[in-house]
Amino acid sequence: MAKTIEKAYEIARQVYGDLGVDTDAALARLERIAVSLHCWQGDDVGGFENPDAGLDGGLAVTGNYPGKARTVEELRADADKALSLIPGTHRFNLHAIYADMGGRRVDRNALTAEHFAGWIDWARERVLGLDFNPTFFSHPKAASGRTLSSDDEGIRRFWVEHGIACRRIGAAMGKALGTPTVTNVWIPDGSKDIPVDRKGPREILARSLDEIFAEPLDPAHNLDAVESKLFGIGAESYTVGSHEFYLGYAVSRGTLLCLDTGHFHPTEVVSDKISAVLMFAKELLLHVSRPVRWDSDHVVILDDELRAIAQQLVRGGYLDRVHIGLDFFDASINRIAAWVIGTRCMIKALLLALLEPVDVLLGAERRGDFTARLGLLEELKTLPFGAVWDYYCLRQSVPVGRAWLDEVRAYEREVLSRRG
Ligand code: RNT
Ligand code: ZN
Repeated sequence: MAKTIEKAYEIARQVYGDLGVDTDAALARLERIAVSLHCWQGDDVGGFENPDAGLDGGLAVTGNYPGKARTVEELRADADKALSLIPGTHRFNLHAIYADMGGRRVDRNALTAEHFAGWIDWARERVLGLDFNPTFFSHPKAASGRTLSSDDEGIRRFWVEHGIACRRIGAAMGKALGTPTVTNVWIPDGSKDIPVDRKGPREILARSLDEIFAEPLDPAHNLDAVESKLFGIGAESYTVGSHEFYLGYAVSRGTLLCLDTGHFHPTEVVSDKISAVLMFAKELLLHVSRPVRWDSDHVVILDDELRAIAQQLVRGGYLDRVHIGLDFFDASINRIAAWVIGTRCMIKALLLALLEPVDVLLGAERRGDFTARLGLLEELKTLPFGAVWDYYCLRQSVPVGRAWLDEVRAYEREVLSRRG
């Protein structure tokens, strides 16, 4: 098996070499790209704070595939399984509701790094970076549909305190692990029906964010990001934190902007926004998802838009300014497989982009030879990419091709099916 893979790689290396593409260099670059796996695919955005609290905030997870993680130990074991089937060294993205409190109850505005010590140890042992998110939903104080934009000062203050607490936790994670944590603020605030006042809540939100970000933190430990959205379930008519709101906020305040691929009108694409936003924003966070007709958060697949996003990151030279995070939740299939499929697809898209003969393509474009440009782009689609991908998996000691599926099945039999 290994011999065949190596032979196929040797041929692929020559094919790409003829176009001026160095496959060894592409793999060396790929190895240094971390993808941040979102913890919440493992348990349908449940968390451990209150197992009976339903998911709200306009989010919805559908499906009831058996075996979901119910405890921090189970979630870590499942994540370990997924990570063992994904080539490369990556990151893990936590939400505040995943605090490891050992039975104690601490409200969200009182959370500290101590409540994430178990996660930090877990990440350190695996040489994983951590990313973080305050959780502004699934909580009684979010029930009105307004958090940081609330005109109830008590409610607003509570959520500001939560934001401040989470940035400090992010900084502690980043410091402990030697790689900055991206702490991303997303709030569900909006309204079901047409509001009279669209301005007021946005003024309150800007003030709340300024209060959250007031404390200077070392960017070597924590980076702040803000995430916009178009609408949520039950908040279809107005979203306080819209794209224009956060684009302006991020550029004026110097935070990162988070672009979630499901948070735009269905014919808008994030692949076109990257080069526009990076003209003015220092860095970007991506939440790579797959919207199907709406912000459905389907598992990421190797579709045209995923490929286009990766192409923009590589062609634009943006890999060091863009943090790649995943954001999907599907409970209708094995949750570990969902992580593996989505992450492997993200990495495949990056490899495809790294294997493009960018100079040849740019040459055609700059000469105005759009015939060659189109012809070449289409011919590239059938080059022996699979041989390079297989070789990468082999070298990274993870299953080649569909072999990972057998490992997920075995884990399902031995571990997930016993969860009752
Ligand atoms: C919601 C946002 C947000 C969440 C996670 C759970 O629409 O995409 O990023 O998915 O924070
Ligand atoms: Zn998101």
